[in-house]
Amino acid sequence: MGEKVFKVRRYAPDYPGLATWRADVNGDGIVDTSDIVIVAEAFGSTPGDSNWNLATDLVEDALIDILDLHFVAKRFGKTA
Ligand SMILES: [Ca+2]
Repeated sequence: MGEKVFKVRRYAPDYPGLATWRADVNGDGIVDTSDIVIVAEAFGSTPGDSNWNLATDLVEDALIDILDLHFVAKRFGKTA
């Protein structure tokens, strides 16, 4: 009898469309200055801080920093 082997990815693949969709933090369909501002407002925060915003933790390391800003900036002008 054959044995079925299933490979399960732990994380969704970071295909370009998904990354752009996530970089569009405010969900208005385009990555622009308004998304940068939202990340900037949460800059330096960790979960529990008053300015913490989960949607801006794009690198998913529980800290909003330059890596998250870079994530948005890198996709600036792209439409989701
Ligand atoms: Ca946007």
